[in-house]
Amino acid sequence: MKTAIILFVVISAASFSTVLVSDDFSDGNADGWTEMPTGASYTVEAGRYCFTQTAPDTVWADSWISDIVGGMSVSDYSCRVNLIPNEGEMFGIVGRGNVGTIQGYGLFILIDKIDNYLLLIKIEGIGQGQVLGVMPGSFSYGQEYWLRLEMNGHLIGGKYWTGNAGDEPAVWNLTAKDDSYNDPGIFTLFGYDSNTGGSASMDVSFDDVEITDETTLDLQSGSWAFVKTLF
Ligand SMILES: [Ca+2]
Ligand SMILES: [Ca+2]
Repeated sequence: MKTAIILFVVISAASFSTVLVSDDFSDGNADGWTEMPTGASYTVEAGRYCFTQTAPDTVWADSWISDIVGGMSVSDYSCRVNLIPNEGEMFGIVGRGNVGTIQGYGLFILIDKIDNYLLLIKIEGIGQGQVLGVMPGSFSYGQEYWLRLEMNGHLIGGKYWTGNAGDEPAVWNLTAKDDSYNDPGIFTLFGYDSNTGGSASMDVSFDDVEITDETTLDLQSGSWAFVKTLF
């Protein structure tokens, strides 16, 4: 009997992850989120969290959350979100974020007139950062995408997919090693557009945010991504 109980405890520890944050906005509000007063409009419409703004110059929106007051309870966590970019240049999510110093790890979809990319960025201030990983993508407005950003120790990973949440591929699109930010920080939803032709306009919506303490990035996937870049 004692053996059975111990075995159960071991299996439990190995099998279950804890959901730290989850929001599908089906209750019609964004309670729990802190919206940066950038001039953008933040609304919940039809169960999605929408950021919109049009102005003569650069526009951006940023709303953050954490599972406990002041930041996430753990440093290693995995963030999944659904998003639809409708207008603008850059859309995505940030983990281990710090709103005071404007730092963190960001996974963004970049849509501009010529090229589209998935970007993994170490944010080092307003408009400043280092690209940790980049890959071309075929992103378009009005299309639904899923993003996952994960931080596990010094391993940072990002991926995207279309379809349903359950269609998530096992493979990571972008992985990097970085030791800069180790604090748990906060999780952020982000949208941005720059001034092109005298106007900037951003329109993006988010849904099905889920942050868990279950991480699948390991040294092997990081090494493998590195090895693949050699060929
Ligand atoms: Ca809500
Ligand atoms: Ca929803």
